[in-house]
This record gives sequence, structure tokens and C-alpha cells, in this order.
Amino acid sequence: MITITALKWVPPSAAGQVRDHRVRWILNEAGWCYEVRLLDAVDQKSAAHRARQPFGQVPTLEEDGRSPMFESGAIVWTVAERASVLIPTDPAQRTQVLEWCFAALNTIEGALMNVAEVEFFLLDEAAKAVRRPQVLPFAEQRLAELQTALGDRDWLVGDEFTVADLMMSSVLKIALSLDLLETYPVLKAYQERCLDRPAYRKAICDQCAIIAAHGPADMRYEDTGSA
Ligand SMILES: N[C@@H](CCC(=O)N[C@@H](CS)C(=O)NCC(=O)O)C(=O)O
Repeated sequence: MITITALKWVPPSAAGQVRDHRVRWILNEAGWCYEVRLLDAVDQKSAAHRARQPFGQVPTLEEDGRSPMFESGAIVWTVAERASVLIPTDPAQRTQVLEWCFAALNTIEGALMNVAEVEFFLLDEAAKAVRRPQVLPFAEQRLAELQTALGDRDWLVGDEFTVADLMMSSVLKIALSLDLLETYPVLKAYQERCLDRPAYRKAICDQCAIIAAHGPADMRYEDTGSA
């Protein structure tokens, strides 16, 4: 049995964005069933969860007889490899897929998250106005470079959708939520192509159903530890 972790609730604007959608997506692509352990803020801090995820985050994946895993990219890659889905058999292409997975999570996601932190988490408008020009041009540069690298190809590696496209299109959801993709029509079309998969749609639908069934009180943000 496979068990993943997800958050009980996030603000509606973040529904469909929480990174367990990546793990749900690859498990759906593999056709592997899984259960979900829902966490609130207290659970995230618990020793039991820290043993699975040192930073108290989601997602994680546990499976009977195997060590628990954290980091969405590592989980997606490992499931894809074990299930032999969305990973080319050709060694050179396989290496390219791995490169693009790291590029998605390191080169692109970091740049986009800097902008997301300004737009979604900084509350002070004056602070936003100072920070935005420090991070936005760099994110835009990365998107432009990615668009150039993709060129007129449908997929990042080879002729088929791979886990590189799964990871990159998931990361580009951050750009979409920031309205940054309009300027990059090739990337926008690429992302739409990647997300047009039943396994993705089911992942998002399942995540959003859990979030809709809960509310902020379920997250026990203010728990004092006395309960
Ligand atoms: N690099 C990690 C990032 C995980 C992450 O940022 N998870 C967020 C949800 S999308 C989380 O758990 N946030 C709650 C927290 O950090 O306390 C991964 O890709 O798995």
C-alpha cells in the first residue's frame, strides 16, 4: 500500500497548486493506487512527520517495505522509473530528462517562487514595490530562456511526454498563477499540452475535493499543544 501526505486545507487560491499534485499525477500515470494521510499544522510539526519530511512539508510517499520518501521531484522520478512510465529507455534521453527535472525544480521554480513570495506573501505594498523589480526581471529572463530552449518542439526531450514535462508544466503553474505566461505563448501552449492528461486532471480534482471539504479551523494553526 502506498500512502502520500497532503494538507487538509489551504486558501482557495492555492487549491490545485499544492505540490502533492505532482505525486498524485505520476501515481495516476503509473496506475498505482494510493491512500492519502491528511495533515494539519500540528501534524506537520510532529516528530512522526519530521521523520518522513525533515522540513515538515508535503508531499511524502510511504510504501510497505521501503524507506519513506520526500521531495516531489525525487518521488516523481522514482515512481516513473519503477513503473517504467514517462521515462525514455534510451540512456542519453534519460539523462536529458533528469537534467530537465532538475532545471524545472532548481533553475525555474526558484526564480518563480521569488516572485510568488512578493505577490502572495508580502503584505506591505511599499515592500512589494521595492522587492518586485529585484526578482521579476530574473524570472522573466528564465521563462524567455526556457521558451527559446523548447523552440518548436512539443516536449522537452524526444517525441513523447516525459516526467521532465510533468515537472516543468507543474512548475509553470506558478507562472500561470502570477499571470506571467501571457508573454510567452510558446510556453503557454506547451503547458496546456502537458496538462491535457486524464492523470493530471484527476490529481487536481482529488486534491481540490479534499481542500473543499475542510476549512482553516481544520488546520489547527493556533494549536497550543494542550489538546
Ligand atoms: N521542495 C519541496 C517543497 C515542498 C513544499 O514547499 N511543500 C509545501 C506545499 S506546496 C508545504 O508543505 N508547505 C507547508 C510548509 O512549508 O510548512 C518538494 O518539492 O517536495
